[in-house]
Amino acid sequence: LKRVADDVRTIPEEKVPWFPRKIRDLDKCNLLITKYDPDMDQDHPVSVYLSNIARLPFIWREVYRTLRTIYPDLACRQFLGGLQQLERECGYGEDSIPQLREVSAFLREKTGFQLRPVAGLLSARDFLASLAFRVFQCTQYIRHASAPMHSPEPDCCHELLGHIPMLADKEFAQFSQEIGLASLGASDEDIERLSTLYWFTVEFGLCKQNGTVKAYGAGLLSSYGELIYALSNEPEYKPFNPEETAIQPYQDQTFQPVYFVSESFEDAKIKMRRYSSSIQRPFSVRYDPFTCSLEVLDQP
Ligand code: NLE
Ligand code: FE2
Repeated sequence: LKRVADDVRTIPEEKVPWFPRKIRDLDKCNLLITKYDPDMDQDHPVSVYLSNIARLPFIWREVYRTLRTIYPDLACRQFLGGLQQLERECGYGEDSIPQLREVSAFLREKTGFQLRPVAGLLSARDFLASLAFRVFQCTQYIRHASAPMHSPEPDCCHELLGHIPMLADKEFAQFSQEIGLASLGASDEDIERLSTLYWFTVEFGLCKQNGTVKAYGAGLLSSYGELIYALSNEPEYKPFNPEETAIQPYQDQTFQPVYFVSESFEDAKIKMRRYSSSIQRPFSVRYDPFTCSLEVLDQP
């Protein structure tokens, strides 16, 4: 099933995949990648969620408490700053699970990002498209009580602890939106490369800070097990370089065998921008923050 944008002027054999133009169009960006049938599979996030409702506060507390002790040593400065603000202003703590609506209002004031609930893992194209509008699609169920230190799929611990503190940082918010903008109307191959870049930066990225390596990737910052592993010197490290990173195979069931380290956020942003501008599209887009919509220009 391929949607095609009919109002982007193109030569017929070069159809551009449909993409959202305004924030309301994100209602159509909800293609779920279902790995299991929720009715049949006891490990499906929805089944886990239902069986976990009563345990939710206990799982949250354990995840929060264990991670909180290692953040000061292993998380980047931006993350620590964001988390402190969330603890002061947004009810973050081991005894209460922050509410999506409240966190969304908080983020909007910091960086203009807003949250939107989603029922599971989204297709890369739809997920990345929402970032172009500074919308972050969030799961709401929680990981299984038997494995609080690592979850192969996103859950509310991953979103709230991994992603939200980073999205409260202006520079990182900009970085995230730019990946989203680069993805609009891109070919399937380019989406694959961009989502791999997203994976090794926003999800599993490391960066240098004051001479040491720190974590800024959300997949690391929400997993006690992998956060320790990623900074243990045991895995392989490579310098972040979009051309190489974009084609690095990754797997989403257990720890990454390799992590990419950037010199700084600034450096990652510049390199990513250069990479994005090399993606061929028969048009260009400009985001209008006043109307939260896109201007699509006929020239690349
Ligand atoms: N491994 C992460 C965690 O345990 O929170 C989730 C990664 C989702 C891409
Ligand atoms: Fe994530």
